[in-house]
Amino acid sequence: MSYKIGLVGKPSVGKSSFFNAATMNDVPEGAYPFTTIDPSIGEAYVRVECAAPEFDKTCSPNVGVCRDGTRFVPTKLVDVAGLIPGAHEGNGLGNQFLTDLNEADVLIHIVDFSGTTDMEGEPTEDHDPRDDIDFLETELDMWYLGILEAGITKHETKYNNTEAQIEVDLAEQMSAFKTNKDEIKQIILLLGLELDTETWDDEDRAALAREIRKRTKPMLIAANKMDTPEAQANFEEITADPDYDHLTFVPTSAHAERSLKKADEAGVVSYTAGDSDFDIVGEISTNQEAGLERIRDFITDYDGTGVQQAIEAALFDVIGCIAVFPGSANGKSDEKGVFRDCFILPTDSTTEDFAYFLHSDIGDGLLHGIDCRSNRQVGADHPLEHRSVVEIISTN
Ligand SMILES: Nc1nc2c(ncn2[C@@H]2O[C@H](COP(=O)(O)OP(=O)(O)OP(=O)(O)O)[C@@H](O)[C@H]2O)c(=O)[nH]1
Ligand SMILES: [Mg+2]
Repeated sequence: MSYKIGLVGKPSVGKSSFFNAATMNDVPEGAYPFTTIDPSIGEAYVRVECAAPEFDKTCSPNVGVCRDGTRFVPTKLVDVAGLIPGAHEGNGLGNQFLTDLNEADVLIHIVDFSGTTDMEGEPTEDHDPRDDIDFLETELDMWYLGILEAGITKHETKYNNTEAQIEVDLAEQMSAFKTNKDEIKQIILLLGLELDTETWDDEDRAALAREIRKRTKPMLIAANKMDTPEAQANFEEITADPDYDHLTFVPTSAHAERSLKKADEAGVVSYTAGDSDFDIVGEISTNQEAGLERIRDFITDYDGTGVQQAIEAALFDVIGCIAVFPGSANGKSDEKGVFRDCFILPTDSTTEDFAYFLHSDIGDGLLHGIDCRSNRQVGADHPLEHRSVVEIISTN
């Protein structure tokens, strides 16, 4: 199981450019709307400080790589078509393609902070990125509402429906969003609604759809095209606007990330994703050098290109995941090597959750865990921390 991060936004904001920069794929990018129609799934990485050096070991990762003590742990990224206002009524490509995002655990809303694309993704000037931030949430809510309404109708037309079935019927309808009846019931009650759909007016239904969307599609904003002065000015203004305090913004330049990774592959620079600087190590022309120095100015000011940072913020800050290393308390290594795995687990995972994550048999036979740093036994309900190193002792 790996986490899925969905990239959303109106056309021409740089979703595919961000996707390509993060995954080093080559899906089409273009300065015209709806360059992307079919979704792409690719592998991106999150950085985790490797635990092996603390144990005087050299790791041999099963998946991903370890570069200078930093593990790059794979996670999935999904690039979809652009969404425009009124998509829920069929505008643009409509919102049918959003089903490609059903399984996304978290969304990165890519916003063109340079203000050079209008609501439809066509070239313009001085567009306020705040309009994009506002409209996208509405469109997602309308998408959820459409699905919720269908569930309400099904429930109401069902022979012999009972109160107890409301959350069951609605959860079934919305199961693709990874919600369940307990969560649905909790949200209904939290909104102060009765467990009777006949008593809900349009506002109640909209509020319910919105709350389910917020819980199942938490979101952060990538302020993209930050390599332009217009975007930098907008970023200063919007991050100081109290109306947008509740959002998490990460300044990004998909272009800068892509250029640096390509230059690194070509042996021109030495750059590791997420770094806030690079070294020029190859022969380059004066033009190339000027281009790279412009990127340097930008990434030293903003602490990196932001692409790596946005992916990590989505997983670790917005949904609170933790990375866990399966360890060996007595330091014995098997012939395949040590510290082969590093798993990304949900927030608040315990020893028992980790055992079940490894295998249901291991979970069933769990005796206890061992915290490999302290060599102390930990119980089934012991909460794990980010970068825990744990050995699971199980009868199976
Ligand atoms: N300056 C600058 N331009 C960018 C950046 N990222 C993307 N662009 C440009 O923005 C335009 C749109 O990029 P795409 O990646 O195709 O945008 P998209 O959001 O995938 O668009 P659709 O697939 O049509 O929804 C292209 O001309 C890109 O070169 C960036 O970080 N900086
Ligand atoms: Mg695209």
